[in-house]
Amino acid sequence: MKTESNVSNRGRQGGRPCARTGRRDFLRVLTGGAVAMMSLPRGAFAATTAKAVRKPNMILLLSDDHGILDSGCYGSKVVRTPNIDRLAGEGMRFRRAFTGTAMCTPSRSMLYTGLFPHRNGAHRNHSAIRAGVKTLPQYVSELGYRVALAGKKHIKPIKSFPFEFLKLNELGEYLREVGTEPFCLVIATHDPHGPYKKLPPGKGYDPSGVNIPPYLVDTPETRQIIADYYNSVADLDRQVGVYLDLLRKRGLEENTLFIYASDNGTGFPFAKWTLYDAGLNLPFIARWPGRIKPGVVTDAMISFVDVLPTFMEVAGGTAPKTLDGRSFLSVVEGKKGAHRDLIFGTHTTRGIISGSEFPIRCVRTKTHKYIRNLNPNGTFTNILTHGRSKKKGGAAAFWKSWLRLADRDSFAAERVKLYQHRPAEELYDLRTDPFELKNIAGDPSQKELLATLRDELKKWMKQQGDPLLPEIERLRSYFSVCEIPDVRTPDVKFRTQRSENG
Ligand SMILES: [Ca+2]
Repeated sequence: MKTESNVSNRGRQGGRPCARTGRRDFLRVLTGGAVAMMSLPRGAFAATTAKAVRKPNMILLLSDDHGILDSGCYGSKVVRTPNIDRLAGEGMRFRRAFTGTAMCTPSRSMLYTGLFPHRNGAHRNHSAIRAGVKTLPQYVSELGYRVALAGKKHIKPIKSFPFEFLKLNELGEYLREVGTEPFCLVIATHDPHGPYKKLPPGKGYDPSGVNIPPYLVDTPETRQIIADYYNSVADLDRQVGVYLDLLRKRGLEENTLFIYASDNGTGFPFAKWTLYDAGLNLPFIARWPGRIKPGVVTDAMISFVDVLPTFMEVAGGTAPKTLDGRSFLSVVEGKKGAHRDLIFGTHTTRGIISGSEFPIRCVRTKTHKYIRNLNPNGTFTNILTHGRSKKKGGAAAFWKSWLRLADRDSFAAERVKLYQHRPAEELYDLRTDPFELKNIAGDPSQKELLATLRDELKKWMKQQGDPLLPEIERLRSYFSVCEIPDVRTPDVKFRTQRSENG
């Protein structure tokens, strides 16, 4: 059992000192509270003045590989997520929140830097941000906050992220110890990332009753792994309930902006590691009693790079204009119904565990998605298609079932081919084709839109300093710079063999 002094010591090592609130902190709290109070709804004013005026706290509860389809509040009739649903009922549910890379490290690095991967440097999985890139714990601690991260880190180098680092089971103690100091806390779970929770027959979800998204091939093996994934989602939801209850018990519910989000979509094909919406479009719920109306839904498009500037504005600061992100606080407060016109995505390689070079970029509007596959002659591979060792050929059981079915089923054959071999350009009308099944890039009637989206993507790649802007011609030099192994060369050895696949 850790003591309070243990937590304080850890804080001194990991970030700014965790000393008890002193005179300077007290004045800071009052000053910040006054700033926050100026933007309070009229009805909240009296209640706020009756209590001590404090800066609002911020909590980001970040799950790992939770797909947007897989909770009750986002429409699932199968997965039971009472705690996530409760949060949505008490806050604002975003239908169009996006990461820029559907993979752990790059997605988290976006959240913590306010920059897209090319600009912060963490583009492939397990990679590091560039030296000198400023991060959330630095920005927000300068605004008078304690900044902590509990649970999964998956960011590098750690010295660039001076959080107070906690274990998940130390959260209760931390929330007791933090006292009256304003805090910004990231709670990062390991669920529902695979390996998924297997339960005896009759105990967990019934494979016959799971939802098979239209972009997956329906086989018994697919159903089994989705049922196992649902079991892990149930574990995640239980944890969400524990953290919400903990906050209430500590009396911190009222003055806290609480956000729930996933770092990327599910670990199934056409989701994680791709730029399809199943990978990029994520569950994102914001609750803030007195500031956010309960039970509202927004279609405003936001990107993960916008989270840090939003936190900074909540904390009474202003994000530098050099960041890629912009605060969406006005959306959260119900003053605006729109934020971004365009959403961008990028992915070059898994960089680990049978991952191949398969650089892709995308731009998305509210109605359409344009994907540029920069190596259309390449083959997309990963742990699902090739297992942990390409030599052993240990593909996932469900992927093998797809391959078998592809011999006699045209849909399975088409999905298997498209997952590993994609055309140079893809265009989808998300109004009629939300699961991105019908590529209309070759449709002459889309010529004008295609040209517009090509230009928008190129402008973004230029702004980002994307080394693949001149596209395929410079591919080789880019990979050598990034030290990514060329898995197309026989007998190549991976530089990094990891115990987890992101
Ligand atoms: Ca993840």
